[in-house]
Amino acid sequence: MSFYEFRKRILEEKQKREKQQGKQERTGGVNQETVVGRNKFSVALLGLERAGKTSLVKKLLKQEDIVVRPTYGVNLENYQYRDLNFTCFDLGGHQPFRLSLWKKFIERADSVIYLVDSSDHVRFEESKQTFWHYINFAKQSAPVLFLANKSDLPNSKELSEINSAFELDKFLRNLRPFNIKKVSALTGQGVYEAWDWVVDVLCGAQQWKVKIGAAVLSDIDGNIISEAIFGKPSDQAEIANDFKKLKELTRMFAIESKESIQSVKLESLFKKHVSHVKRGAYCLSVMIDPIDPVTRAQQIQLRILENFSRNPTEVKRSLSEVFESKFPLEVEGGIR
Ligand SMILES: Nc1nc2c(ncn2[C@@H]2O[C@H](COP(=O)(O)OP(=O)(O)OP(=O)(O)O)[C@@H](O)[C@H]2O)c(=O)[nH]1
Ligand SMILES: [Mg+2]
Repeated sequence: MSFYEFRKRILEEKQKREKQQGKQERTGGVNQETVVGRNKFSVALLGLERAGKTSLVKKLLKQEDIVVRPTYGVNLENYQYRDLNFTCFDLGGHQPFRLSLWKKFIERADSVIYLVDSSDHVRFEESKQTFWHYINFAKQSAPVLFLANKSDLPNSKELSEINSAFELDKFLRNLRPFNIKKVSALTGQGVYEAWDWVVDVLCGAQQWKVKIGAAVLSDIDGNIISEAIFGKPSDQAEIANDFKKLKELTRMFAIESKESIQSVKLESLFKKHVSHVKRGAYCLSVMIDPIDPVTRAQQIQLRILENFSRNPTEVKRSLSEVFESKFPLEVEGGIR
């Protein structure tokens, strides 16, 4: 989307909001945000050209198949995650856009994500100067996430080297929330974990519980080894409906991802999300609510699969027992 289209859209949204507010005042309606807390945020993505900003957004939006082109002006993308709505300001990284556009978008963003191509050592100095110059325009409360992108490339630098090259330790003395993470917008490695950090800070909740509704364990040929439905009896009818589908999806995932040593995938299933993780000889899929943190669910799944690799006899235990004994705090509800 060009900058002019963006301005038009902002104006249209403003008019819509004003109309909505007028309607609420007339009907005495209650503003949703004041009741349930804020659920709309804006995030500015910064970084030199080719750092991977657009690729990151496409990965989040699961639009990896779309060919990424250099951003002319700004792309405005809406991203829904854990029942929250984000407007991503995907800014063009070429110098004319830095000079003409960045400041006004950074100033209004609730959070700032700065990306560096961690394999492009030659431009580290230019990127460092850019980061330190523009970060001054961010709101004092805005969490800043520094992403070392392209970590899949063999010549990419480690976090410790990037930390010292960009003198990021200075940020530790700053009062705003700050974090640095390694990601690959191409493979998706670390992407959701990074986004979870931004969400946790914006929502002021560092610890989110994962409510796991059901789980299915299969081998890599898609043969189901164990299955379990969790939750209160009242939830079970709804889950049972989706359970057959969960088993089907698990089988398909196992077969599709046979080649890799480890893979993860998130799919939507009616009102639920399905998180698949494959590692070693097994695949474990769980059903979670769309508002739950995917990365936490996947950490749990990985820990269980790693445990199975170390103690193959554990595979014979029922999945309910395994979940309940390893993650009693996260898995909500009793066993059926
Ligand atoms: N290997 C690898 N390539 C990546 C990664 N992220 C992006 N790329 C590639 O880097 C190139 C630039 O990516 P973009 O997403 O267009 O970069 P950008 O920061 O949006 O660039 P501008 O819009 O010009 O500011 C593309 O060819 C991407 O495929 C990554 O994590 N790993
Ligand atoms: Mg771009």
